[in-house]
Parts: sequence; structure tokens; C-alpha cells
Amino acid sequence: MIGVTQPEPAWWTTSVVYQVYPRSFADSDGDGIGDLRGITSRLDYLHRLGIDVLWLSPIYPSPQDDNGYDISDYQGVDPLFGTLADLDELIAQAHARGIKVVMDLVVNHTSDEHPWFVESRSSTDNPRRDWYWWRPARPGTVPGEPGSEPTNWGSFFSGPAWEYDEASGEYFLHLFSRKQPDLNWENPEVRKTVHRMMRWWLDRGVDGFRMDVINMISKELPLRDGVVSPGAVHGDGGPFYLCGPRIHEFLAEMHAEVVAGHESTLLTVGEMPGVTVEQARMFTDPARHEVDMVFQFEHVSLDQGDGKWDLRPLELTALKHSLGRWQEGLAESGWNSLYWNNHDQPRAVSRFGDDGEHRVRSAKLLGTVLHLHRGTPYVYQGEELGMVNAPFAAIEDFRDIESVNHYRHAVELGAQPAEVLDALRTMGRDNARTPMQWDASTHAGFTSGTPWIAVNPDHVEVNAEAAVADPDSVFHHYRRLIELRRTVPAVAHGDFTMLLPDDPVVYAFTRRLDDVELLTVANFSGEPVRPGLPDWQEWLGTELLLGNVAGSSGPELAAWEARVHRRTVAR
Ligand code: TEU
Repeated sequence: MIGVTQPEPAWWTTSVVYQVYPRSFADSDGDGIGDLRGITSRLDYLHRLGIDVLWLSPIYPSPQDDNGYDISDYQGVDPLFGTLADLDELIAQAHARGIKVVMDLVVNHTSDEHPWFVESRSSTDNPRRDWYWWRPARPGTVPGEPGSEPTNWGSFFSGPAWEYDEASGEYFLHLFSRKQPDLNWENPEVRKTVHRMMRWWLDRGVDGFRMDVINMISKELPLRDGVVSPGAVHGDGGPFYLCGPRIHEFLAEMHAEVVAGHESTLLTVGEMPGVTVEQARMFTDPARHEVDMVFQFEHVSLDQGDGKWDLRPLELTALKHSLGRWQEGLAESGWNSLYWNNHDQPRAVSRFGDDGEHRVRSAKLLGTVLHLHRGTPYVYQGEELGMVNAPFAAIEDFRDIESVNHYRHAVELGAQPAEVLDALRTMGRDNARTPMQWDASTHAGFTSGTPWIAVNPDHVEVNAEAAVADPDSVFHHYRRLIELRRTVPAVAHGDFTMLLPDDPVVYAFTRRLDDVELLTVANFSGEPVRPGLPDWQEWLGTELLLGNVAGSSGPELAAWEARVHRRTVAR
């Protein structure tokens, strides 16, 4: 058995966070793009689901090159989404329902249209020049020609991570799109300005921050070439910018400048691609005052080989091994965030479940397994309906810069278009970004206009109106899971023990708090299975807290069946 119970658990240990991707949630004005008033109009739905925190993906002014993750003004609202007054109203209405609001904080980079970058690029001696990463061409090369980039790093969105600026003859760094130049966190003015902006939001009433790629803000100096793996075009800069040398210092400073004194009401969660368990334990150790929890990426990389488009079958044993290690690693200090889905990941049911015959049951199974782990669960819009990947037919159906760029680059390099499309359909981010399905009407009740990306045609069956009306829906299952976290202390605070780690289809674990023990057991397959738990017979006689197959209580688990049992044990 692993883990200890903390004496005074933080409020977010019993909370569930719901992520809204504003562009795709609810459109109030018919322009085909979701907006703040749309979200406000749906708060009662979220309240009914029972969530505690609403995380809003970026709503700030932005050229929308990466759907708002390219920000040109940190203290405003993009007219696409409404006004600051609309945001104040959303926050007030959420608070009135006991829902906290967490904002996306995207400060590894700005938009290239942010006034800071416009100034920075205006001349080599501009006072803001050093706010970004400017470097001359590689020595001995002709500036602007391929191969002259200061380092060989690739960007996440294909092509080199450096863009040549003809006017000044130098390059600037962009780990993401060329319209997302990286801020230079070595510069203390940059850090102070970000802290001030964060305090401004707290004063406005927001309850915390989800920090975009925050483990990329410290780069190892001097910037230098990464290893080029066989077949790759670019070098891997990751070792120099993932959890770089000053990352803990920067986050501790941010905490001291912004969060200190408000810990008991705020939530901070750092998105950290490539973070290890050991690093995460440091980031989330309460004694270090950095962040409350991190988003790690290990469990969403197990079905990928060399990069995200290199698809591999998922082994359940690998998934259990990974999530089990994270449970164990953060048991004594630190805290896990728990997620299957967000706006960057394909739909969980299509990825880890069965989006055909067993869609509803496997969606409930996935929710059950995730929410019974120790940590704070995140629900991504539509996950509570069991929404599935979209049937994208052609490259024209995709909107995401990552997918569109990857297609162009891969095909240019000789890949088969059909194969690239297959990978996009399976792993592409647009799967998460098709509009929220509210009802069976045209465009799923998302908009009265033309949606910016096609609505999944399955909305006639899969939609919130139908789910709320059906007591057996995925929605009501999620509602019960959320309620369980609040009413059964072992769900939030119990120790975690993984069982049957080598079983290829059964996911089983216990949670234990004082004299209460919970067993979660789930069949990740379309065939019935009898779990090989040594004390399975004894469990069969105990209280069934939650299940996804009505009336089932025998020794066999049906296809995609999940159960949660409770029993009292000697202390
Ligand atoms: O994503 C960071 C990230 O590393 C990936 O999850 C990313 O989505 C990409 O798919 C890598 O292949 C964050 C945001 O969540 C994402 O939406 C932004 O595009 C990105 O940062 C840049 O701000």
C-alpha cells in the first residue's frame, strides 16, 4: 500500500475541473464561433453536472493562428468571444453557482502581433529586443537560407523553430508557430510584467491559472543543436528547453509574486510536456511553493512511437504501468492531475474505449477508472457525453495549424497523403474541437450560423439534451462520479494500490482510507472476463457503489464493464 493522508487537504483535492474550449462550446451571436455569453448561458448545465472549477482556454485578443494560444493582449477579450464585461458576467454567474474560474496563462510565447514583439522586432537596439530570443545565423552560413538557423531545433508545428527576420538580419525562436515567438524569461522585466498581469486577473476575480507549456520557459544557455534522430529533419531541442535549468526558480518566483497569501482559494496547474515523475514531485511538493499540480503526457504518448503521428497500438499493461507509477511517485508529496482528454487530444472513447457498439459503456468505464484514481480529475467538454472522434473526410475538413502544417510538410517529403490523413484522423487535435453537441437540431444547437468546423453528424444521437433526459447516460454517470468524490472521502484521499499489473484487459486497483476500502475493476475489452483477483469472491459480496451494467453483480465482467465496490476492513 502506498501513500499517506495529508492532515489538511487542499480544496482542489475534492474538486473536479471542467475544461471549456470557448471557440467550440456555445455560440450566442450566430457567427459560427463559440463565445463567452454562450458559455454563461450553459452554466446551469455545468452546475447540474456538479463540477467545481471551470478552466477556460484562451479568450484574449489574438490573431487566432493557434486558436488563441497566440495572444496579442493579455488583459483583454477577443471581440470574437465578447467583451471584458461579458467575462466579468461569466465569472460572477459561475461564482454564484459555486463554480471557480481558472484562466489559461500562455506566457512561454506571445503572438508576433503583440506590441511587445512588434517593438522587439523593430530594431536590434530596441529596449524590448531582449524580451524574445533573437540570434544571428549559424556562423559561416548565409542568413535566411535553409540550414542557417541558429540551432537545428524543429518546431512543434513542423519546420524549423527559427524564423528569419529580413529587416534586422536575425532569427527569432518559436517553439510553436512562427506567429508564436518565445518570450525570453532570462529577462527580469519579462517576468515582472507577467507577474503584474497575473495579479491583475486575480484582482478581477479569477481563481487560478492553467499554465500553458510552462516547463518550456527556461532554456539552457548557450542555445545549441539537438540530436537528429534517424530519418528526422530537425534536431531535438527538448533537452535544452523542457524543465530547463531555471524552471523551478521561475515558478517559485511566480508563486511568491502572485499566488502567495491566496493559496487557500486558488488553483495552479502547469502543463508540462515531457515532465518526469521525479520532476513533477518537485513541482508539486507543497513545501516548494511552485504549482499545485501538473499535466504530464506519459499516458497520452503510449500509442505513439517516434513523434505523435507515428501510431502504435496501445497496450493496457503499459497504460497501467504508467498511471500506476504516477500514483506511486506522487503519493507521499505532490498531487496528480487526471485526464484522458483536452483540446489537444483525440476523443478518449475513440482512443481508449470502443466508439462503436460499446460507446456508452466504454465512456462510463473510462470515466470510472480515471475518477477513482488519486488526483484532481479534468473533464473536457463533451467527454461527459461520450463524444467520439470526427469523421474527417479530407484535409480540407481540418482547421488546426498543427494538422494542416504536418500534412503539407509530410506530403512534401514524400509521404502518402492517405496515410498522413489516417494519422490526422486518429491523433489530430481537431477531434476534440468539433462543436459541443447540445441537441439533435442542425449544427447540434451550437450555433444558428455556420460552424467554423463541422459538427459531428452523430449529434442526432449523441447530445446533451438526450443525455440529461436519460438517467442511464454517460452524463449522469459522470455526475455520480463527481458526487462520489465529494461524498466518499476515500475517493479523494485514499491510498492507491494497483492490482493485476500484467493483466492485458483488466484494470483493477484499490483505494484505502482508514477502515474503508474501495475496489475499482474494469474490463477494457469487448469480451466477458473473470478478473483474476485473489479475493474476488469476497469482493462480490460487498456493496456496489457504482457500475455501468445494470443489474450486474456476478463473477464475470461483461464487455467494457466497470464496477466500484466498497467494504469495511480492520484498521
Ligand atoms: O500544448 C502543448 C503541447 O506540447 C502539445 O500538447 C501540443 O498540443 C501539440 O499537439 C504537440 O504535438 C499547448 C496548448 O495546449 C496547445 O493548444 C497549444 O497549441 C500549444 O501549447 C502552444 O501554445
